[in-house]
Amino acid sequence: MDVVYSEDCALHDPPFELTRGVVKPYVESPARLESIKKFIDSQPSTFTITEPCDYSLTPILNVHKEDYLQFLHTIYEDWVDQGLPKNAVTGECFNHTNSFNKIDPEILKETALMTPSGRVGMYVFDLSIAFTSKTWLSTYTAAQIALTAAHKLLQLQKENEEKGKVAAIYGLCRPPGHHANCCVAGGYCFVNNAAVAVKFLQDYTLEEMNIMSKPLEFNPKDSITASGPKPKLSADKPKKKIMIVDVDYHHGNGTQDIFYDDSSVLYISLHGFPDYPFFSGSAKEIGRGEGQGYNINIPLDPKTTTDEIYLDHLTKVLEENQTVQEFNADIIVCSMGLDTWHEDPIAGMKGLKNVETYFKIGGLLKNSKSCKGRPVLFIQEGGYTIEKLGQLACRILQGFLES
Ligand code: OKS
Ligand code: ZN
Repeated sequence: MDVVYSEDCALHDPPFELTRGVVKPYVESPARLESIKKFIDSQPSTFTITEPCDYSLTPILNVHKEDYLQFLHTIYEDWVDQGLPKNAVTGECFNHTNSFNKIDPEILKETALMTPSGRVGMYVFDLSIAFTSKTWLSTYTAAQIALTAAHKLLQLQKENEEKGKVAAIYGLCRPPGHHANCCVAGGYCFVNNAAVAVKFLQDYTLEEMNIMSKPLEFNPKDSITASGPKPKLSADKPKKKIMIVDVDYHHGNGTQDIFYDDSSVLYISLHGFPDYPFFSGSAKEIGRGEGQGYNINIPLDPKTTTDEIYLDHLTKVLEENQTVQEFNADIIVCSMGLDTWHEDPIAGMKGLKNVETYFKIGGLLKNSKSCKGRPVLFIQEGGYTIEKLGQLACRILQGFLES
């Protein structure tokens, strides 16, 4: 299996975070990916590491607003230029929905954009977000890893056509993505890598991806203005239907939000509840308008959920759920978090203790009724048991390959 990876993902390395009244080393650290990469490297007969290509900002702009990307790209320098501390940019004052609600949103935005702290308050929702001089480089690289993995998935699907083999690729990237929506960062996430890949798979043909693909040469001074060919959305071909299976411990509020009104993307999340991000993840969130019914939240009690219970829920939704069966996805995207593991320092289901559960998750993504025969794109999300992550990731991928 191809694993798309870049050392540039390690450059985003904030020195600390403030969590529940305690200053501690940044939990979403470069060591996470380095540990997974080491484990992948030890199995050269199964995995091949490959470098990301560059597809420009155009496909990222299909998910995120231009002013938001401009903010991500410039905030660190703006902050330092104003004489603020160089260690990291963090939130000070957040634009809470109920605190400034009498002010005309246009006037509020005009005021907020005048200061770095105001901008952070507009575009960030929590204290896990910290910008360093290299944050945009790692963020841009992570998105290009997801795009490269999506491109490779279609290439492999084409190559495999006659062989009766199912394509799968792993995008090993950080910072993660599933808490970020079109215009707000949070939960260690800046750009929603999985959502960027989903839109890319829907809006571009393999031929267009081939044309767009360039060697990745990052220049931090590059303008964020869109470049590269615009997708031609041929009205004659039906839009690809994509099912996102988010197995990260946390609810992917960003991914849910991006596709909430969209009936061509079915979002399924299994997550600890109630827990971070505290305002979303209820089973009552079912999507809206055209998208109603195409958002499935499976909240699980972190104290009582065991390996069996977890697998039972995943099996039921992928084998028996009527909406999922009728949706009949063309492609599966797995938001692959590894923080369900019982020992996870910031998450974890108390009763999820068997590594073979991860093998079975991979097996379900291969052979369950709603997944069988569909290509799967694995995108790395959370997971913080540094020494264990490589094993957990590989068990999911081997479960897919060997089932
Ligand atoms: C500390 C916690 C902030 C982020 C927690 C969730 C990160 C994650 N205030 N999401 O999937 O793993
Ligand atoms: Zn998580």
